Amino acid sequence: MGVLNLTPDSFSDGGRYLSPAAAAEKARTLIHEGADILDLGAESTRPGAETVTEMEELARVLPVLEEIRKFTNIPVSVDTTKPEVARQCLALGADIINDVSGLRDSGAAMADLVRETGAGLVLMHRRGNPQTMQSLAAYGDVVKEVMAELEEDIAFALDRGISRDQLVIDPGLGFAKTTEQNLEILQSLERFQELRLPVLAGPSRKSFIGKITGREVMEREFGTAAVCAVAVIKGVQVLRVHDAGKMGDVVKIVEAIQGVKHVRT
Ligand code: HH2
Repeated sequence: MGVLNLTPDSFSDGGRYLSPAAAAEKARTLIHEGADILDLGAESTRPGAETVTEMEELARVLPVLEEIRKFTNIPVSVDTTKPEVARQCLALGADIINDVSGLRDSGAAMADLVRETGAGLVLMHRRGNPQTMQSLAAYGDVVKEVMAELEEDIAFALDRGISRDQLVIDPGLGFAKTTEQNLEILQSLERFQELRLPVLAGPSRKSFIGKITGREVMEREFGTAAVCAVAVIKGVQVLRVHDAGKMGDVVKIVEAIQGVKHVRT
């Protein structure tokens, strides 16, 4: 899943793809590099990010989606917690909603829309919102608690009539988690498969990688690659990344090693 941020303030690529033409060009690059899904985001979710109105979010995302649909049928996901933004994007050809609140911001409205349209839905774990989330990173057992909270989100989605095959789960690296907690989650990533849904992870360029390596945001490729390799080994099926081509190589190598049959003669 290649990230395409249409925001002025995203933590690593804010302001780069503000015009539909620049965004469409980036989409072409991500596809050429081998991305299987494009994730369009029109509201930054980084800690402290300011909220964006529905109108502003729609004004950022719709023209880009329209442009992208002129040249590709690639699955497009939209990173939004607003049902009206999701509704208009799905009507214009988006396929998946990537809800970083795990349906907690919008509740029934988003769930009902996903059920009615049959769209895919990423349920990501987060506590609070960009203003409050860093103060909510208090866990006894972070893996257990994140899994339990995701289970609640899954149960809510199923109760509203969404089917299991529409769902993907995501532990939400960096969302209401300290560096140590992100590492604990990565160490136990295989346990998320107990929830019997495909797992997505979004480590790309995140600050826990910067804290460990001492690297600035645009220098975190190798750190991101290391997390991607571990994630694939631990059963993650979708990686949300900015550098689709390079991380695609990481995945190919890990999968090639996993696929090699050891033959003794
Ligand atoms: N991370 C970000 C945004 N959306 N969605 C999912 N499912 N998983 C993630 O880990 C995830 C996400 C944050 O990264 P980015 O989009 O680069 O930054 P910003 O939120 O500042 O736009």
